[in-house]
Amino acid sequence: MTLDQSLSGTDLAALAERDPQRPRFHFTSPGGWLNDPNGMSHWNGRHHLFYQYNPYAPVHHRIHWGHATSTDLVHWTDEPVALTPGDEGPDADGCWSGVLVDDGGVPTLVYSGRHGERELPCVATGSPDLNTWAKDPANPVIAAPPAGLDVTAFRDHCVWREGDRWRQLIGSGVRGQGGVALLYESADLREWSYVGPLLSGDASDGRPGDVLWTGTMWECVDLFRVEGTDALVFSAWDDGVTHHPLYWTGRYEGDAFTPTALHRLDYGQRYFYAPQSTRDAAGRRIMFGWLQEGRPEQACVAAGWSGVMSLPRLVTLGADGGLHQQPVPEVAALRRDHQRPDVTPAPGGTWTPVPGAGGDQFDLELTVRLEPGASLLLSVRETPDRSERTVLELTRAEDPSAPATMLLHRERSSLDPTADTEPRYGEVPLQPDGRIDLRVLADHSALETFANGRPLTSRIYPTRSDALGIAVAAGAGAHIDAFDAWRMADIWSAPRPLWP
Ligand code: DQQ
Repeated sequence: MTLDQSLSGTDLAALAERDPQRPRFHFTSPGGWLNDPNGMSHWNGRHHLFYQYNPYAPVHHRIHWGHATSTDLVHWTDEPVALTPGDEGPDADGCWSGVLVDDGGVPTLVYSGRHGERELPCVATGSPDLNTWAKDPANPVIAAPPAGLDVTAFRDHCVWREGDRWRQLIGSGVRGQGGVALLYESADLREWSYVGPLLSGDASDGRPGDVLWTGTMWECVDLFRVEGTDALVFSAWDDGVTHHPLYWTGRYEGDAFTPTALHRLDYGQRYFYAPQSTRDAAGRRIMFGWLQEGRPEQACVAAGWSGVMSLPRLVTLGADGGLHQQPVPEVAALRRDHQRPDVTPAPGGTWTPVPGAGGDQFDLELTVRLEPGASLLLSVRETPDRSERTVLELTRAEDPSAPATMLLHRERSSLDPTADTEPRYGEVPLQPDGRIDLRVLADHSALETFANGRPLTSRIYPTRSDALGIAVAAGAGAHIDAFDAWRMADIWSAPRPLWP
């Protein structure tokens, strides 16, 4: 099938359902294309997740806003498509990313309307059930980027109430300088005045490819406070070269953000992209991100779908001042068939199979202890002959004060030569005694790992149906103090229409 061959909606959803790579306990669109999470909010006892959606094909084109609701953040009900690009006007070429705010009881979306090659801020108001949306006739509510700024882009929104006014950040980049979060203010979400740059990046500080390079444009800016520390999250972007999520910790005060440190948000780089967070009714900071595909567009077209939402993450402040992330506790409701395999790795680093655990849909919790210089390897989705496998390697440096490293070997994740198999790495702050609390959630092609609250998200595409095994290998000084494993239940049962 080629990109311009269209399938009927039913065929596309049915095709997607048949794909063995399709996750079963992560949120996906019913078929077609999904990218960024949008409008995350909690209304009248229900969580709302909107998302960038193309119900016509698994390609990024004329983006709509899909919509789903949940009472537990785990099981989702598809709701009617919330926003459709206009026949003409500021969002004729797409309704790009944005947020939902409560404007005195009126649910209100602030999003980027795309027309031609540019995006401008638009507003839409919703019915009480958030299922019907009316676009504001005054759209776009900001007619152009700030005068005098030579911007590379102007899109994506973070909007909050501060005293008697609204404030908004719009992601942007200044040509020749770098990414920037532009601050605006309004009394009514319709008339906005430009305050100035809240924080600017410096693209000459680092290079494309550097894991901490802040890029030439900041997508999906998100400002929030966690336990007294402010975080400014952004997706560092550079045309075709870089897209990875980063954040500054620091202090938001007045019209400025004073940064203290720059961090990687997820060691999976582009596999956890364009995140958005919200504060739920219990005051928790909950974040979702988009797990991009690691297989070519043609493979997605043939599969009928593209894009996975991460599991909802609870974001707290880590002991080292960085953000600590873990799946929300509600995810544990999907656990079935608890196993506590007796795992004693063979001496000399020999691979030892883990009986009773594994599959293509599971949750693992390990307590690992590493002495200085020790390593532990965990292999998942491996075939009996080990020709396909994905291996997570945790290593503690000889220097006892240095952080541990985590390395995800994907070189053998798939026998499909078109799948991305680049490795990923990150650093893990150690707990006292060299302990690492490790969580590994595999859901067909989605793989989320958390080591002491540091996430490394990835996509893997094993080709063989027997790529279901788990094995460990440990050198001297590596200990597995606990190993718990569960099969994870499906969250989808009924067929899902593309246009609920
Ligand atoms: N995706 C959206 C943009 C955003 C980008 C378009 C990030 O609004 O900048 O689908 O993935």
